[in-house]
Amino acid sequence: MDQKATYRTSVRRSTVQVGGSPSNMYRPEYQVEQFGLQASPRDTSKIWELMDSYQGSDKLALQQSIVHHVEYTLARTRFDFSKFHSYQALSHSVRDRLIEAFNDTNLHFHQMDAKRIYYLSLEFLIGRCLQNALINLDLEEDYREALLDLGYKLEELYDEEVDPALGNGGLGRLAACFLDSLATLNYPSFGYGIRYTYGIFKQLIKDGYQVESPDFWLNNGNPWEIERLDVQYQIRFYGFVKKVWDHGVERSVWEGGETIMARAYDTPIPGYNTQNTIALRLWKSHPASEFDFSSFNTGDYFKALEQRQKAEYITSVLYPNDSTDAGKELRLKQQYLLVSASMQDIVRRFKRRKVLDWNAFPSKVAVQLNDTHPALAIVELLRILIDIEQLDNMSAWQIVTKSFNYTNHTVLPEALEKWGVPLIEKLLPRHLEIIYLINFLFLEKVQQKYPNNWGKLNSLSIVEEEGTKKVRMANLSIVGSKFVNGVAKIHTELLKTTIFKEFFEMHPNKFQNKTNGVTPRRWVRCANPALAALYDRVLGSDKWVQDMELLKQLESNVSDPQFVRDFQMIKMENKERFVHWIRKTCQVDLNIDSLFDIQVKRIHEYKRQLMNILYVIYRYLMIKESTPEERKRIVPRSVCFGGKAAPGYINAKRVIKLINSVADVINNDHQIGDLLKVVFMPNYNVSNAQIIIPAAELSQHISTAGTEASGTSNMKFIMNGCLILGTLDGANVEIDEAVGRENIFIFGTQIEDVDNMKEKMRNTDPHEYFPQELLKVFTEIDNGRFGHNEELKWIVDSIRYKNDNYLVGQDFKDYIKSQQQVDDLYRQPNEWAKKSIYNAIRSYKFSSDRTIQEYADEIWQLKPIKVPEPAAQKNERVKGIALSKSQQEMAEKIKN
Ligand code: NBG
Repeated sequence: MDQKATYRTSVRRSTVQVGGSPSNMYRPEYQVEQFGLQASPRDTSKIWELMDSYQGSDKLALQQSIVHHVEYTLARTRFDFSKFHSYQALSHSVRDRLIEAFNDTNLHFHQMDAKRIYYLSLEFLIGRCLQNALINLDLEEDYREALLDLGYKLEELYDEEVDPALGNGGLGRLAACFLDSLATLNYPSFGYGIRYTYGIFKQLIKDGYQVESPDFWLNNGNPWEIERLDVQYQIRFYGFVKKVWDHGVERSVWEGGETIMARAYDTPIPGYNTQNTIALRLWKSHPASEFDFSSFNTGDYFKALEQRQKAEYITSVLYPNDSTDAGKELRLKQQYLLVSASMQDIVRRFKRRKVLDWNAFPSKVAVQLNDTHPALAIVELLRILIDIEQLDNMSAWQIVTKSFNYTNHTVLPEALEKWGVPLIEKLLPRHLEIIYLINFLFLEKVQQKYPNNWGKLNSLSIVEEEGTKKVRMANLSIVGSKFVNGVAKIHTELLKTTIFKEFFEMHPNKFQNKTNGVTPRRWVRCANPALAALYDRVLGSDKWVQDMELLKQLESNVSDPQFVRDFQMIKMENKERFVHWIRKTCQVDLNIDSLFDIQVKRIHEYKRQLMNILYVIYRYLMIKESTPEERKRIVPRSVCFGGKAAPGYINAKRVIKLINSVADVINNDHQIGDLLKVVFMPNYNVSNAQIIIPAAELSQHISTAGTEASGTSNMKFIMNGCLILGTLDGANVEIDEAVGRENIFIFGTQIEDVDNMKEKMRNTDPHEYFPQELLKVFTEIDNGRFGHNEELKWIVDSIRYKNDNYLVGQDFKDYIKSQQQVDDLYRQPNEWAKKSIYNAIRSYKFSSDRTIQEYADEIWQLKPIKVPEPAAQKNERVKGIALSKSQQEMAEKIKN
């Protein structure tokens, strides 16, 4: 597939040695007693000797290891060894090498008594693991060669892997990018999430409509996870709270109800060019006891099994982000299962320290809440500290509020989580008591600061009193956290001035901005190997993969015609790969010389895919009306859409139908030919994105100002040398600053004018409000040009009659103007290429390494700890671990 991968010479191998043959690369050794590890009563010297070196990475060793797994893990014979089996064997072989680094890392962090950051998220969209692992371990070339001899092409095996799609969109993918950066920057860290049996639904398109089908991603097994039978925690639901007196103190005991078990599954996440490999620990629900024995004994086996299945339901499906989340008991159970298992795990790890000093907890533990979904972790830690560890309320509260931090990812009111008090009371009765306690303590402070200001008390309170009482998860998260952050500058400002204004006024120092980022390992090095090879060659090393700022050095190359040609060639190759993929998946032939114009993201009204497709219609009508002479000047375009709509989100689903209806008409209109093509790419996911993004020349990020918190695909597109057509919203604002206004197409209403424009929309006659260009498009839809379909009319009507809440009508003219500028520039290929290059080399700020560095310095107060590299000599570390000077100092401190 990625033909140009052979450009790459293994630059890294010559400077850093990772891997090696068994005879010369040794593992670090530790003196067991040094940090309080219990020495085994048995003589373990033989075990130590047998485990003292790494598996080899020379060609023969890799081949032997693959073949070993064919026979001993898969039990296949050499006659019965297909591409899929080859993928499986290869993955197990890579997994072995990952596990070595993973074990070294866990042991080392433990020895160093490291402070760790725990990233709690209901979603982790990690994408495929194989290629990423090979690249981060610097073993891609070696395996490629090893496999060729066995008759397999590495790139073909990549396609055998199923995407673990345990996330909806940007929020889950961000969490995955963060893990990659945490590992690469050597930060001691853990990701905690849920191992859903079914990931986000698979999207099929039938007759132009979205059809959802279940994604049973585990069907073919999952070589990348390690089941931890020894890491399980009991989780309770329902029941009641009993008060008991214990030495004059009233204590709460939560009893009864149902209990289930959460079991850990670890996926090792390797850093790039480092031995550090961290864990993504996902929880799966299991029954607490195998069977309901009374039913079993009476022979009612199905009833006996029922209990078991009920427990397993809890982690069975990922919720597809409907705005109607509220009231879903199962979702709340998922949230609680994640936080309870994770907090128990964190507390257990903390208690393994030599001396138990609860006040030291915040200096060893930082928890980051990825949105409010895991916010109950705050309450759960309090429960553990107060009810189980028997700390007093105030000490426990101090510890909690120094350990937690919260990231907000949206200002859309419908997406702010609230849970009904009756539901929490039923499912988690003790937690409700604790929430009331927190609220009481907090509102006392509010009262002190703003005496008798009922308005303030009302809006700051964790509990919403109107109607059915509800717990506001955002308020809980803010009150329980040390720092709160938004995900782009403009978004953080909005938090401070709108939805969290009152909190900001009370605690201005609590609020920070951490602009999102994406990992250049997956989004450039894996997805665009040819561009990576060009960087390696021109910069003389692959250091840029870890230090994106080095791309600054390429500024002067933009005036080198050869460099520009190289870049253009790479884009062309990526376009070819994409054309091939589109032909296969959508049965549409794209004109390779047309402008590849792409919008991929969840389908949502605020993201305005509707505006894009309405413009496509406008463009189509224009082409139809043009003279043969005019046609010659028209820039051919391929407009490609991708993204899933939440199953219950009717308007979003209508947009998909509209896009497909328009595509049908345009793609089959012989008068149009190659001048315009429209494609809806089904089932947009991480591995599709790795083909789509490097091929894009223009990408659209056109949300109404003030609605998109950040966006992260915008960052991936520019990293791959693509121009943005966008509004001043989310991270676009910072992208505009970074690449320069001359290298981006910006249009539309700006945030400060949005309210006025909405007002204007409401007070203006639709015929005056909507520009002629758009009215013409409406008429065509009304007349059935794209099918006599009620739904298409509905979608137009929904904005036409004074409900244009996302300002499509307001921004349409300006959008057309920008589209013209796009065409003008595309007629000058050299200029287009140069501007694309500027986007790529000025994208360094949007590396998630920068983001994670800021979190570590400004929120977590976290220091990197590097795991010792494989050593060439066995004796080097036998007398204790080889520690750097600062590590030695730290070790001394810990001992004292
Ligand atoms: C999303 C925002 C995006 C942002 C990602 C990651 C949620 C709730 N929010 O704009 O819509 O890029 O989070 O921060 O999914």
